[in-house]
Amino acid sequence: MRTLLVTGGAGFIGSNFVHHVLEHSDARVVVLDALTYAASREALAGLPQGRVELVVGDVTDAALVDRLVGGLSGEDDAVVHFAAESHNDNSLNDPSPFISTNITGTFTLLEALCKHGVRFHHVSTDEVYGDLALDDPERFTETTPYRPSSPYSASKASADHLVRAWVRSFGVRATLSNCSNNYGPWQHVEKFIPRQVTNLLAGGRVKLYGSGANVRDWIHADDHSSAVLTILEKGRAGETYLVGADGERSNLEVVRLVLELMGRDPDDFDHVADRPGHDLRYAIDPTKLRTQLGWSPRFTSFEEGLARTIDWYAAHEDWWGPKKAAVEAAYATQGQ
Ligand code: NAD
Ligand code: TDX
Repeated sequence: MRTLLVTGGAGFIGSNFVHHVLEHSDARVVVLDALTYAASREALAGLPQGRVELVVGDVTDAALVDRLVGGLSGEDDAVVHFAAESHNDNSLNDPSPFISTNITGTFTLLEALCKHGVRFHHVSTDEVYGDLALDDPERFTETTPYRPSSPYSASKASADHLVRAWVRSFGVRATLSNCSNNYGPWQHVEKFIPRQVTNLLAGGRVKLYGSGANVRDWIHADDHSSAVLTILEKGRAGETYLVGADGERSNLEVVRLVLELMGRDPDDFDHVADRPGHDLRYAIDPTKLRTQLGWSPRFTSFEEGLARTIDWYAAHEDWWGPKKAAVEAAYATQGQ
């Protein structure tokens, strides 16, 4: 049985990927996760013990990473790297953990991968490409130049560059993926969709940054997971694949849809202070992944996926409830 070392496997997307791997392959999974504020042990609860092991540790801990990667087989096993500081607003307030985890963490993994000759998949974001004009006819492709805007996206861009340098200079067998905005269960309440849904569930109000004209390209986390597993199984070393599900919506449209799906007046929300340096539009052209590797998303209706996500949050207040007050207090200090 092959083993996948999944960094950040207790986070929103990483934990979704662990479930996906257990369901769709016979691999064993070792999760390396520092269990930061963004992690959820609960998201890994109930998984078969013989197939999943959680190692609590930091991806910048070179001795630990060397031991874990050194225990893998260069033939069959792989490292899938989700671990990151992932929230733009946090990176504006304190960039330092973003530099450490996202850049030094990736460097630490690459050194161990190089030494032990293990296959790697690096999970990145469409934000490395900066933003598009609302009327730009072209979407992001694998050849779009890097132009990151925030400390978060700059740290992810740095990590991507490191991976490509280790591929070219040291022959590391790595693939990369850059995905658009994910939604689904277990996403932290600091992020856009869970924040609005839980605001309403908790009796609060929806908070839209600025005018809400900013566009994001939404994909369900299950579809991101299936894309990463597809790339791991069929992708060519050294290649980058963009992951997206043709889900462009303005933030204003999303807010109105959330309100409508929750039985509220779609115009009953607050405009709050905008994010400094706020990227205007992200949009992914996923043609390469679809045509070369035969991947396609399962959630083709954002409305249906969103409705299911709202139901999930309504049923999991025991998980998000204790996190909510601190997140809202921090946003309040920023006028958001
Ligand atoms: P998340 O914040 O929900 O989870 C991150 C996980 O990494 C947490 O479990 C956390 O404990 C762990 N972690 C953080 N620092 C660590 C460290 N130093 N050592 C070990 N573990 C550490 O993030 P997410 O939204 O699930 O994103 C996962 C990955 O996907 C990230 O690399 C992110 O850049 C990328 N991505 C996210 C999105 C999105 O919409 N959320 C879109 C595209 C790409
Ligand atoms: O309360 C809010 N109101 C609001 O209007 C929040 C929290 C956000 N927003 C806006 C900002 C963005 O335009 O909603 C949009 C989405 O915001 P986030 O959920 O913070 O996501 P974003 O900044 O787009 O980044 C996300 O997608 C790419 C993930 O957090 C990243 O990890 C991923 O790389």
